[in-house]
This record gives sequence, structure tokens and C-alpha cells, in this order.
Amino acid sequence: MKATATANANIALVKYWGKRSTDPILPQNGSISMTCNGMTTTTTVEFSDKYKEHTVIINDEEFKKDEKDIHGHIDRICKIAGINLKAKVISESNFPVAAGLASSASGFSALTMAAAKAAGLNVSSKELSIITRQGSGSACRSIFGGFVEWHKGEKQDGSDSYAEEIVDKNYWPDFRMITTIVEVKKKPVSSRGGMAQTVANCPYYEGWLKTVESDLDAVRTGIKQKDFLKVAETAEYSALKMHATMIATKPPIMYWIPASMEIIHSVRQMREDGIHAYFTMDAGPNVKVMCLTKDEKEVSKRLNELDGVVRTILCTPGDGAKLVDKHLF
Ligand code: 2P0
Repeated sequence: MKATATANANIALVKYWGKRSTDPILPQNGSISMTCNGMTTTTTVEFSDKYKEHTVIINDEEFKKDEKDIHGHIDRICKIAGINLKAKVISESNFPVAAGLASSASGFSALTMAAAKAAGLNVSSKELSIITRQGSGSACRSIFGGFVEWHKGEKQDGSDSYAEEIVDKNYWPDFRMITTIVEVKKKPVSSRGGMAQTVANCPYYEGWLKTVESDLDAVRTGIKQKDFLKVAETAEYSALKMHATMIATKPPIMYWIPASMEIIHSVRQMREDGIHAYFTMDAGPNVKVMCLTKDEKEVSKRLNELDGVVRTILCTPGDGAKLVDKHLF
């Protein structure tokens, strides 16, 4: 009853921002992401009657219960599998956690896949994405590789709210997502709290929802046509609209720090100079920059020259979650 899975983080091109239900987690809007090779979490789960409680160790630190209820998610998987056992979980990520870098996406998808296997569950990827979504919304997209759409669904039981691959990682290997690391501190407002506050308080939230469907159409079509400008322009605009709803919330949520602005202005300058680079930002100060292989060296060079940038991580379209043989314990 032991299994290990790896999963990559994903960065949304059309953002998920807001829930219509917290239990089960159901989004207000659909979203599309790229699964990012190079930002990976590996998780080993073992169920045994020798364990009296769930123990979860993430990057060498014991995880205490917080709003992301990992222990509850393990119980959920046990219930679905019809077992009543406690688990030991060890998880390691190769990038900073909880800094708006989608660590919960890779974490929850690796955990769900490993725990389902260790619990003896035999489910399809679609079913796995539905289970993963109940732990953390955006994580359901990391079950799949390449470019992925999370359908918001309509039903209250969540059976039609799942992720699906649009194209696999080999379809558009030229697409690049360069993540800038500007600071490794834990973020001040969690994405879960931030989105709840936005839905409750932002007068522009309805406006956000009105534009999502056309962004989804543009990005989905753009990916299939490998139309970089269509995808990247729409993605940048989706991120800005999402941040506009955060800023117009009471109290305002501002993940932007001076280094974020420095990167954004640098990307805009790149465009003035004829380089096709676009930015996106999530619930943290790190900015991610989209470009194609032909511009990758110049974009990376310019980003790494900025004062506020500690380092960059170059991501290509990556694999979905998968089981591996090598356990962490
Ligand atoms: C996204 N984010 O689409 C958006 C963009 C952050 C900004 O999904 O409460 O950790 O666990 O469902 O998935 C982050 O939110 O929130 C997120 P929960 P989650 O990637």
C-alpha cells in the first residue's frame, strides 16, 4: 500500500479566480493552463495500520493543518477507496512552495495520484482530476500534460467539473514559460482567501466572469493553431483582469512588489524591441514570461539582468502526473 507519483506545476493562461462552491470545490469559471516541465513535486504515500495518524512531511518539514486540508484530502481518498487507514506522506518540490508558484497544484496532484494508487483505487485520469479538484482547484489541471482545460461544469456534485488535455506536451514544444523568482517568502494572502474575498467584495467581479468564455475560446483555438500572439496576448490580459479584480476588492489584495513591476516593464520594453514576450502573474509576486524558443535566450538574459530577479526557471510544456518506482522512503 505504498506508491510514489511525480507531478508538474501548471501556470494558467486563462485564470481560475473564484469559487461557486467551497464544498465540493467548484469554480466560477473555466481555465486553461500549461503544465510546466521543470517545476516538479514528488510524493510518496504509504497506508499502514502501523500509523496512528496521518503524517505529512513537505520539504523536510512536518505539515500542520491549514486551510489546504491535506489530511482531509487523504481521508477523502480513503473513503472513496473504502479503506480506513492512516498514511505517511513525504513530498519534495524542486521549486519554492507557497510563493504563487502553483506548488499546491503539483503537490495535490502528486498526492492524489500516489494516494489513490496506494489505496488500491483504479480510476481514469478524468476521475483522478475530479478527486484532485476537491483538494485544490488548480491541481486538477496538473493531472494532465501539455495544455489543459478545466471545464467549470454546471452540476453541484462536481461530476462535470474536471480537467482535460487540449494537446499533449509534444504538440507545441516551442512554447516557453520562464518563471522569475523574486522572493521566496510565504505570501501574505492565500489564493484561497483572496479569491473568496474577491467574489464577495469586488464590484467588478461580474465583469471578470463576462470575459472569460471568449478568452477560453481564443486560447484554446490559439493553442491548436500554435498562434503564439493570440495565446500570449489573451493570457496576459486574463492575468491583468484577474489582478484588477483583486486590487478592486476591500481590503485590496496586492501581490505586486517593485520587482514584479520591474519585470513587467522590462517585458513591455522587449516588445518595443521586437521580441515576442508576454507576462502572466498568479497569487504572488513572481512574474512568468511567455515566449517561443527563438527568443528564449534573449528573454532569459534580460530577465536575469534585472535587480529584483533572483533567478529564473525555464519551463517547456511538460508531462502530466505519473507514477514512478523510486519511493522517497
Ligand atoms: C490559477 N490560481 O488558475 C489561479 C490564478 C492563482 C491565480 O488557481 O482554493 O490553489 O485550492 O482551489 O487552486 C490558485 O488557487 O485554490 C489558483 P484552491 P488554488 O492557477
